[in-house]
Amino acid sequence: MTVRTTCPYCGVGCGVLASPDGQGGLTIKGDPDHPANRGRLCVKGAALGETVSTAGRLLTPRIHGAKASWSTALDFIADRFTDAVTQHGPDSVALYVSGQLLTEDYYVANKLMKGFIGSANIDTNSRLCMASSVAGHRRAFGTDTVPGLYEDLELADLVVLTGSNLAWCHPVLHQRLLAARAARPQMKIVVIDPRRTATCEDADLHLPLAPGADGHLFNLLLCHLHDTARTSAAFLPHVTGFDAALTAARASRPEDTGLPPDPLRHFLDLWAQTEKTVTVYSQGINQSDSGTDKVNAILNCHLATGRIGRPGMGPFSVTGQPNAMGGREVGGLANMLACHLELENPAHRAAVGAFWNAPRMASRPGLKAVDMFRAVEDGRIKALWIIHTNPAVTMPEADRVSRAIAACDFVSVSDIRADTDTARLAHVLLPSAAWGEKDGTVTNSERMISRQRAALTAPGQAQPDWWQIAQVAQRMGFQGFDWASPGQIFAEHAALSGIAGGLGSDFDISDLASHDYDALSPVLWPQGPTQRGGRFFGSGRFHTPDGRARLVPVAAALPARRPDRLTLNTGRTRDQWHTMTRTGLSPRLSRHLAEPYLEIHPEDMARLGLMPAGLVEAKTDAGCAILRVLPSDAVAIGHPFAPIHWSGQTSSAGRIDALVEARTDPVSGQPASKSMQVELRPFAASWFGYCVTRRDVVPDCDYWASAAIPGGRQIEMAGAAIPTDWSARFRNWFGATPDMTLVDPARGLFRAALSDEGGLVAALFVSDQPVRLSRAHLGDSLTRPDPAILAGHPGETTPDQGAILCACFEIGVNTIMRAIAREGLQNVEAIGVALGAGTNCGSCRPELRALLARSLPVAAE
Ligand SMILES: Nc1nc2c(c(=O)[nH]1)N[C@H]1C(S)=C(S)[C@@H](COP(=O)(O)OP(=O)(O)OC[C@H]3O[C@@H](n4cnc5c(=O)[nH]c(N)nc54)[C@H](O)[C@@H]3O)O[C@H]1N2
Ligand SMILES: Nc1nc2c(c(=O)[nH]1)N[C@H]1C(S)=C(S)[C@@H](COP(=O)(O)OP(=O)(O)OC[C@H]3O[C@@H](n4cnc5c(=O)[nH]c(N)nc54)[C@H](O)[C@@H]3O)O[C@H]1N2
Ligand code: SF4
Ligand SMILES: [Mo]
Repeated sequence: MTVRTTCPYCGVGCGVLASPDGQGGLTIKGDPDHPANRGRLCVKGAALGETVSTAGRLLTPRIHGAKASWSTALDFIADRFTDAVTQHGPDSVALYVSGQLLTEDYYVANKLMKGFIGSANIDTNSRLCMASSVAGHRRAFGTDTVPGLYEDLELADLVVLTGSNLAWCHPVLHQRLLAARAARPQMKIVVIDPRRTATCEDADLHLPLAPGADGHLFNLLLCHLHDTARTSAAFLPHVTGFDAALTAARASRPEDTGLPPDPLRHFLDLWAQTEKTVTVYSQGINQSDSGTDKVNAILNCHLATGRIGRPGMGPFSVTGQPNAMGGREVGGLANMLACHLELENPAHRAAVGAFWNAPRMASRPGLKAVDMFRAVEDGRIKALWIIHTNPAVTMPEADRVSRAIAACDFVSVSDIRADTDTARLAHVLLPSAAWGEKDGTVTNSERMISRQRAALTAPGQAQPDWWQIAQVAQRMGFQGFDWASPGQIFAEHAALSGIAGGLGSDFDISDLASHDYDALSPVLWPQGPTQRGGRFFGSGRFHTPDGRARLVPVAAALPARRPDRLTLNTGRTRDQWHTMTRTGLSPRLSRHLAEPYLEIHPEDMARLGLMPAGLVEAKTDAGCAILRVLPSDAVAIGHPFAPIHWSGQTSSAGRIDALVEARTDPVSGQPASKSMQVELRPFAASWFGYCVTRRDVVPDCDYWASAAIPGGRQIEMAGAAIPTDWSARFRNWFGATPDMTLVDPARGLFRAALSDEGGLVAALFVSDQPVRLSRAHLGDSLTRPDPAILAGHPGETTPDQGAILCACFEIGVNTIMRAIAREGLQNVEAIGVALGAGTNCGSCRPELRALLARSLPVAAE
């Protein structure tokens, strides 16, 4: 039976049709009836079926590593939380949760902490993600409200993307945007990003501004709007603070943006002259120690021109996680209450307290993520429960955070995987039901609430997160946690939103309280008695005491630089999701970029003595990492980029947040994760290795990084000192002596393979240089036998297809380049006709365009 559900990855919130294949797997299709995607899926969504296997799942609760029953584990947690609260007060316990929780999970966690334990020490990974947008919205609008809709990107004449790599991070929305421009070529797309990303390939203009200069840029825009009389006389009466904002903006100078004068002027004119403008922004704005100011600098321009809440115009903060928005609705952040009500407003507290029948309402904000882990470190927090997030990898100062968690009196972790960097540190581990196995709702970037529905039975004893939290609450002696299903929780949440609506909150979905939950179709909020769906603020009425929006004066500042260091930028790759605990299971998704890398300009490489495909050691005051060197002129000199996805499970030293210092925005508490001052030097490897293996191996060498391939894993390796006996090493790693070897000591070369009746067990290739061989070919060798495997390349008759670009059809760079050259292909469509590449999910189309544009071969290895 086909189940109508929602993708668990990005905030686009695509509808998915999932059909069990009868063998525990799922066949996945885009839901043609879901308004967010109308049948489209990106490659991550399309590969969901490859990530639902039960391998590596946590199947039973564990206490100190030993299997335990649910009732023992839940009692244990309840006792530890109760003990801490009794002995040290409510603020001695904390929940650290996630924008990937379903609304129902989130609601229960928030109710437990803020209404019953009596502390607001519940914070979420959204602090690392959306906090600056939330704070910026609240300063400007009085509420955390996203004014617009996805269709505004399609209706606009100008779409500005700043600090957003939409092509890789919100691919289906990006495809909607490109389809709209194809239909209306007068539409312009501008990308503002220090880095030339895949999103730039389809843009009319790319502004490679200086890192962190967005505040200056939008300040200059505000001045330009004023000076060219483009502010809106009709809308200005609906705002306050214009003069102060303009005065502050006057301090920003064109040279502060790092942009050449002509493109800068062109951008300012284009924005000023185009009424239908949407400004989309994401982590390049939020993840900054002045992120909230940057958000307000953008909002100032939209408010000054009245370009908000009307078709084709508005600021648009795209949410990252599937339920980042739902978390904001339930008040999952430490400084919010529920349904957009204020924790510090006595009337709001009283109303929520009465509705919950809460014995002990929290009355002041709790600790924000960075401060929360500091409190864990210094012992103020005695009991911590981490749910659906992996802070040992993704928090700034990840090493310090890991040490703090390890030293905490009591830590429980709810996850679907048996082994994550965070799960390793827990006293109690609880097995959660995964995406395909549970029911609930999520809200996407445009405020659309969609159902997630179970298509599979949860394996072992796995249980949904809401159930776990509700059980602990009951075991702590609290009333009001005895729901039988997520539908009942949703109805309670919707009913509470009606009370909030009565207190003036914009978030009112009370009419959904009596709706048939099982049949709920995607629906935009608000859904209360006074407004149904649509946009906010077009009428000029805001949720502030005087009904007017606030322009905020922005004293723009650039991130502090150290002259002896480079500024490290971090972010995402196309086919992986965060710490790869799900996408990393798919060989197809792992082929795009299979190793933790540092994208760095060739001039920096020359200055620092870095070798292409060599290794680099990166150090900050927080920690260090070892990464593969990827030469690229897409990044500016002095401003390398590294992806965030590698953990201690997939690499020896690829956790990028080990490098990130915990500098936070003073308003939102969001860490600056995109501008670390980093010291780089070559990692002096005396050998490099590559292996494919069926065995679960963690090699004991200075550098390793592993990725899924069909039938097993591939592992890149390197070491400072050459082992004396390679055969012995091989035996240690793979359990037996190789049955094929090829040794050339003069070139520091050793190649060996081991097979058994089941086929290839392992093949290892070692060299004194970065190993040059066909990964695309070897990556298939566990499932496609090759007697000449030690050659490391396909035979004469099979050309090497190079790194895989089109993950859907597994088509490599070399194949595409050969076809471009041989057949004179001129555009992406022609590549599609010739090879099929780019014709399914379309995620690789920007990269195909880049290949065509430059016609430069991308390194195959
Ligand atoms: N494939 C994939 N998609 C995802 C995710 C994933 O893990 N993988 N995660 C999801 C989540 S949770 C989130 S929050 C979103 C994030 O989505 P995005 O914010 O689009 O992604 P990032 O790669 O973090 O950063 C965006 C861009 O900001 C740029 N940038 C850095 N510094 C600056 C600056 O000072 N100014 C400007 N203007 N730009 C700057 C970076 O170069 C980068 O290209 O993606 C979501 N979608
Ligand atoms: N340097 C740097 N650091 C960053 C960022 C950056 O751009 N740069 N981005 C930040 C941002 S925007 C974000 S959102 C965070 C993301 O960081 P995290 O949320 O820490 O990363 P995930 O890998 O998504 O962690 C989710 C965890 O939940 C588990 N899980 C999966 N399904 C379920 C389920 O149904 N229930 C439960 N209980 N667990 C489940 C997964 O196995 C995994 O361990 O990283 C932040 N860190
Ligand atoms: S764009 Fe991709 S990752 Fe995002 S919701 Fe849609 S299918 Fe999922
Ligand atoms: Mo995020």
